Amino acid sequence: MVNVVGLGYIGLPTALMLAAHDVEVVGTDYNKELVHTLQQGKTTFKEEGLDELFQAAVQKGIRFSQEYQETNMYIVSVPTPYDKESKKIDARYVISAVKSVVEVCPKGATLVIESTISPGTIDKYVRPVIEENGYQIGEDIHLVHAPERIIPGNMVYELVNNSRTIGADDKKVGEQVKEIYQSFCRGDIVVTDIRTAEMTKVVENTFRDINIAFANELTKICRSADMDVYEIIRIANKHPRVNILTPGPGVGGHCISVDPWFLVGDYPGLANLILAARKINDSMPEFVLSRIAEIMKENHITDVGRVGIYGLTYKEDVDDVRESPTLQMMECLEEHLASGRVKVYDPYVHKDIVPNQYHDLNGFLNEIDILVVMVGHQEIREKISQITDKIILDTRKITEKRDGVYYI
Ligand code: SAJ
Repeated sequence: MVNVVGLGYIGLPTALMLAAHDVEVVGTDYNKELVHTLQQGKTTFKEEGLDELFQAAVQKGIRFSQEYQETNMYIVSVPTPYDKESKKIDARYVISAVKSVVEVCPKGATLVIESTISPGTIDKYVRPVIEENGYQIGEDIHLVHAPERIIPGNMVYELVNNSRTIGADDKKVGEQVKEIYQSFCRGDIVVTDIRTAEMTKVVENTFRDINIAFANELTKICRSADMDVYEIIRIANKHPRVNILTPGPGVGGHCISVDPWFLVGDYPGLANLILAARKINDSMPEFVLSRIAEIMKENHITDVGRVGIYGLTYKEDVDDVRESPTLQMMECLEEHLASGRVKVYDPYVHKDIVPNQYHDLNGFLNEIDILVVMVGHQEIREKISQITDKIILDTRKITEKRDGVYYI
C-alpha cells in the first residue's frame, strides 16, 4: 500500500492516479476539512479531468485519512514555501511529514519526497530528522526524491505522459519506485542520485523563468523602440533553434516564481543570470501599472476607479492565486494608495481577496472604462471581441489589434 502524504495540487492527482491504476492507496492530510471533503466524494480544486480521475480512484477503493499509515511506501507531497527575506526554502512541512512517517513506518520502508525542494534539502534537513529518530538510512528506511513535473491546467495528461526523474541512494530502490510510477506513467523514467534529482527539478523551472524573462525584457525594449514584440518573437521562433516564450504581466504560481530563488539564496554571487531573470519578471506588474498610467493619460481618463483588472489567478483557467501578477500589482498599487479604487474580477475566485472585487462579469464591465486583461481565461477569450466600448490593455495578447486595444 502507498500512503500519499499531502493532498494538495500534486499529492491529490498523484494519489488518484496510482489508485486508478490498481495500486492500493491511502491519502493522508492534516487538514481535517480537506479530508472530509474528499471522503464525501468531492474534489478540492478545479483541474481538467480531475473529477473523472477521482471517480475512477474511488471505484478502486482509495481511502482518505488524517492519520499516517503503517506501510512500506510513502510519497510526501507537502508544500515547500520559501522565506521571502532570505529566499531560502522553508522546509518545515517536509520535516514534519518526515517525522510523522518515521514515527509509524516499519523497518525497510521507502520514503519518496515529491515536493520541490532546494538542492541539498534532503542532506541538510531530511537525513538528520531520520537519523535523530534512530533510523539508519539505507537499512531501516530508504530515501528517494521523485520531483513532480506536472503543469497546472494539464496535470492529468502530464502525469501520464511526462517523463520523470527518480533520485535514490540505492539504484535498486530507485528501480522499485520506478515500477510503482510505471503503473500509470508512460514517459521515460530516469533513475539517478538524490542531489542530481533535486538540482534537475529546480533547473527546469529556472530555465523557463529565464526564457520568460527574456521575452519580458524584449517587451520593454520593443516598447521603447515602438516595435511589435509579438511579431518579432513569432518570426524569431521560426528559426529552428530559437524558442522564445510569451511575454506577460509577470510570473506567478508556486513553482517558477519561487524555485529560482533557491539557487539565488544558496549561491549568491554565482546565480547572476538567474537573479537578473527573477528581477525582470518581478518588475512586470509594475511595468503594467506604468502602461495603465500612460494609457489613462493618452485617453484623458483621470479616475483610477474606472480601471478594471480582469484576472486574479496566476495564469489562465486555474483557480490558484499564489504569487499571481495581479496580486503583485495590487501590492504596488497599495504603495501608491490606490489599491482600493481599481475594480477587480476573476471567474475562478469566489472569495473576496482584494478590495472592490466583483463576481459577475457584466456588473464589472459596467463600472469601468479601461479593461486590463491580466489573465487569458477561456471566458474572456470568448468574449473579448464583443467588448468594443472599452479601452483594453491586453497583457496576454488575446485580442486582435484594433482601435482602443493596447498591449504591454
Ligand atoms: N508565463 C508567461 N509566459 C509564458 C509562460 C508562462 O508569462 O510563455 C507565466 C504564467 O502566466 C504564469 C507563470 O509564468 O504566471 C508560470 O506558469 P507556467 O504555466 O509556465 O508554469 P507553472 O508554474 O504552472 O508550472 C511549472 C512547470 N514547469 C515547467 O514547465 C518547467 C511544471 O511542469 C512544473 O511541474 C511546475 O512548474 C512545478 O510545480 O514545479
